[in-house]
Amino acid sequence: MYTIDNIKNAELYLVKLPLVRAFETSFSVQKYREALLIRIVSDEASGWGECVAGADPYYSYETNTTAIHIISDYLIPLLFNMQNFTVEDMLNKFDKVRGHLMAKAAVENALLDLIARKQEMPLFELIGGRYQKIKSGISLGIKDDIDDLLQLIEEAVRKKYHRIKIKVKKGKDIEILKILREQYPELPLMVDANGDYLDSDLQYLKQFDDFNLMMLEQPLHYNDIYYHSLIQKELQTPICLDESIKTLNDARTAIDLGSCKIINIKQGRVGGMVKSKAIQSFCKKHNIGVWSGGMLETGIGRSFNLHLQTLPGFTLPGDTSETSRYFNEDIVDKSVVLETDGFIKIPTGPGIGVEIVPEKLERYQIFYKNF
Ligand code: OSB
Ligand code: MG
Repeated sequence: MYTIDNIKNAELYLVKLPLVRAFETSFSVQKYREALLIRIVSDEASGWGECVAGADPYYSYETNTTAIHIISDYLIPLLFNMQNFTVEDMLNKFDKVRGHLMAKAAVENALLDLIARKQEMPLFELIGGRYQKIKSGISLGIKDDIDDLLQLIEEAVRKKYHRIKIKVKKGKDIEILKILREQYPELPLMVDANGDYLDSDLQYLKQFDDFNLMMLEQPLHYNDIYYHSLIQKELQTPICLDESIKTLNDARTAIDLGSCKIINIKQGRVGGMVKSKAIQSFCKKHNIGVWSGGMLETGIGRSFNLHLQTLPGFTLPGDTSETSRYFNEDIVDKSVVLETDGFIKIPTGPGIGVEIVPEKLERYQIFYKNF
């Protein structure tokens, strides 16, 4: 276990990046990505982390403002009070604060990047992963016009994305899937409802079984585990839980109840890389598939998601797509791009393998705080 002597300094930056196209889900239409970034500095090195909370509490109760509060008033003071400590020591201290897993993940991320840079090793090595090329996946927002969606799918097929996910909501689902399946009978396809259906929609939900979908992500309420188990018993299509799984205990409950066959592990949602690894190894033991989800991250968060996928068990393609799908300009020096076979190369080099470009950070910065 690697230890850190002590933390000298920390900084918070909030950046606001325009999205190339609005991202519509059953819960919101997003035109910007507001990302909270944290930099932690010790005597020997420094590291960056990204919080996956958004500007609004629509995906999760956490927002950038709650994360700034929790990080500033609780997590950083705890961190400044520790000497010769490991990441696990820090996470144990953080347990005193209930919830706020996105805020905790951002701090954990920065500390892991710092340690990896200090050790001059890539992050995947620090977390026990194995270097490999990473499968790609794309998440397409809800479109008013089916032709727009078909065009985006065509482009994704041409780029050789390993699977395509489309966002659905009640009424914008079955008819669209009929058209897609006529044109693309074999496409590795899945849908994400972000909790838009009710357990009383069981008969309606059974229609998803007609489309040979890889999975149906989060059909019911964002907090539900039990009713998903009733739906899963009646559906052929594997259910994947996203919002409902925030902790290892949630994963345990879901698996014991038979609520899902797959879990979307967003490291930023479950409190970081260490917690993700625990969920991943538990799922592996119980034959539950996992993949790495995304939250429209900048190059910092995107890099953590890539490194996470070097762990065993991350065999399903996740939601890691090219940077250019979301941003014309990112705040880091390297963009995520697909190779001609649709795979993604992890940035090597120490830590997460990408560097912040200070001019770009400054251009998009809307808030700054120094500790
Ligand atoms: O439910 O997976 C989700 C984006 C924002 C909030 C929730 C979700 C998503 C995505 C996009 O599906 C994933 C990505 O490409 O980063
Ligand atoms: Mg989802």
